[in-house]
Amino acid sequence: MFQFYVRRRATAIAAGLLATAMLLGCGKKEDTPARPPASGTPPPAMTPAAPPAAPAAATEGTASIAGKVTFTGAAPVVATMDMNADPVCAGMHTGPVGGGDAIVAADGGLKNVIVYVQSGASSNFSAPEAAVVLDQKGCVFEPHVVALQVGQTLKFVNSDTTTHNVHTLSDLNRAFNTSMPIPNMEIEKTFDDVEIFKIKCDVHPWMSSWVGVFDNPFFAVTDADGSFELAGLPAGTYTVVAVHEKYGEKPTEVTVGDGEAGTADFAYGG
Ligand SMILES: [Cu+2]
Repeated sequence: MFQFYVRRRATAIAAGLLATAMLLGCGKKEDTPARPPASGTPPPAMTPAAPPAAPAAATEGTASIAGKVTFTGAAPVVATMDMNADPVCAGMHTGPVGGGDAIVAADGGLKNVIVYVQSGASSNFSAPEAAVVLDQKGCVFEPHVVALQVGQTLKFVNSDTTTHNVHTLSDLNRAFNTSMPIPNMEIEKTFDDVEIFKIKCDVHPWMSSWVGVFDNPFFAVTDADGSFELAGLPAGTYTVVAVHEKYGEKPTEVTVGDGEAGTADFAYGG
């Protein structure tokens, strides 16, 4: 099986954010004057030599990179999911349900590809407050692929009347396996490390989803026609990587100036 590229930068980032938070915290407490040390020796330095800048709340630039991911050649047949093992699941559908792993549009656009800036961007971004939702509905994870930032909340929802469980197959992030037996049950998780990993439901072996965790906000999941856009980029040269769960990853390098709209197209198959 294809092994996704992962990095171990988030721990250092978390340490940087913590240091920033501590500095900000110190700043709010300065209405109490510092006392001179009783021993007469100078106090230890309170300020690091190079304090990190405050994390940006959102994107910060005016450039963008957009493009399209295509599958060339004969489109693969999307396997259907056999839900007969759970009558509750089977009863929610009137026909076959296709998986999300190889959805190719009529013009070759490939859906569910994660496209992200792997290098060239700052990693000094705070996580968005809004949660990303991963629903279990009709015994399918919806959406099939989600992407979010380190520290951002991923909210799992069970919209069905049958038991699901969320079982992460992560390596860098702490894996968990949590049952969700109650209709409308929600659980919330955050992730510390940059990683792309699979999630499955052990009750229903056809259920799978993929999660991408990134340390910058410059990522997207291709839509039904295979298109994506990474907006808010500062001027710079970036390694942009497309990752598909079956077809692997493809990197490319793109340089954009302020206000420029760069292009990155990717092709699988053929
Ligand atoms: Cu399930």
